[in-house]
Amino acid sequence: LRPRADASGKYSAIIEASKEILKQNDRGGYTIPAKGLYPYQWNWDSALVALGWASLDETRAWEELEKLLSAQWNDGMVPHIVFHQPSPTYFPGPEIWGSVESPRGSTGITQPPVAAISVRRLFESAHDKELALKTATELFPKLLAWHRWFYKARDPEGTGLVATLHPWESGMDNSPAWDEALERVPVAKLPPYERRDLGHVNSAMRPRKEEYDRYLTLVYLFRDADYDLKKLYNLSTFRVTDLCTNSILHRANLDLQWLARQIGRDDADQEIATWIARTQVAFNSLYDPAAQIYKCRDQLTGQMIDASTSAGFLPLFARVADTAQAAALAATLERWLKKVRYGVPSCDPTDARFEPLRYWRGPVWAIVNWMITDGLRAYGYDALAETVELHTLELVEQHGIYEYFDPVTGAGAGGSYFSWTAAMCLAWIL
Ligand code: 9YW
Repeated sequence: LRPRADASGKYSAIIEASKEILKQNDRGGYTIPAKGLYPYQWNWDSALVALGWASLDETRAWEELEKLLSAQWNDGMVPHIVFHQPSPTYFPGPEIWGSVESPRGSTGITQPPVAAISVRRLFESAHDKELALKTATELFPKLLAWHRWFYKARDPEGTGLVATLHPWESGMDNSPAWDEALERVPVAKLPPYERRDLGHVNSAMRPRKEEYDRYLTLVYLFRDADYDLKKLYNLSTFRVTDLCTNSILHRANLDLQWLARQIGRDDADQEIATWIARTQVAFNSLYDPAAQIYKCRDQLTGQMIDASTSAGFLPLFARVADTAQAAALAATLERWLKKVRYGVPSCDPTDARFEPLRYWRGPVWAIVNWMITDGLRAYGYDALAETVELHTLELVEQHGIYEYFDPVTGAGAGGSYFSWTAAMCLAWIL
């Protein structure tokens, strides 16, 4: 184990501020990402935020995951947003997502499945072992059902890599990796709508109208099909192999297998092992040796997507890179870090599409850095991991606990008092 980053009390201000943010954003059993901008429970935010709660209140950390998984659909899917209480500050809310056939209090798409990773971490670090065993045992079948859903709904051909059907499912909404695939989505005649995000954040830091029109086109298409998992896979005019989702799912399977052994669910071992073995091989098809990074794939054209993004480093978090691939990724990351003041930019800073302030097209995100540093350390790149970690803590210290940061100037952007940024600080420091 590494010594606590805070051995000298250097980060006590960040720790206090981070704890305060989680408390302020607590809505009783779940944490909103940020007041106003994101007033509901977001899936992967919550799973990561649970890691922050762990250092404050273990019971509350477990609750976060229980609450998220309580919104699981009968088919196993865990939705990307759960609408626990109505809120006028976010669009599209339940009034858009709900349908007569499915008046559910959630969206009908998912997000990267971080939950099993968090359950393992909470379980390993638990002081209250009894609570950990009890809760992990209760959550295990739900996690297993969700992962099964991924393979059934999103990999019906059994390739070992699952499909993402909406940019919102990737968690990296307007990544340059989605530009071409999204451009091909024919925009439907949409009912007029108002972008509430633009009431909270400068439009220069958010996705553009062209993107939002297509995000909504896909939502209406899915809703009209009543979110039927079989229909959606064939119907969606956007279908990609996302590195973020697949890296997280694979890592989550490793952690789920570990958990199965801890809680005496050895009966699930074989099924999880089959997923793991298949994906381990399939990931090689996403590695681009010329660019020295992994790339996403457009499933509708079959083409590898020509965009290097921070998701390209996440196979380290998944542990699917071999030694040579890991060395290449570390070298690529070093090159990127020479081009910006703070790492890790969400898009290759030498790419013409790089925009330092626009959401997933350039800014630094603490959660991605947390996953990348975990991966780098697993492959022995400790010094590089330390650099990325220190960059993030410096950003937070100097600019505040923002949603994301400009990699060139360090300016904080998007939402402020942001839960998962706070949680990652706690997970790193404590
Ligand atoms: C939106 C909450 C979410 C994250 C996503 C991020 C953003 C919401 O905020 O999406 O309306 O665009 O892209 O990853 O879960 O923090």
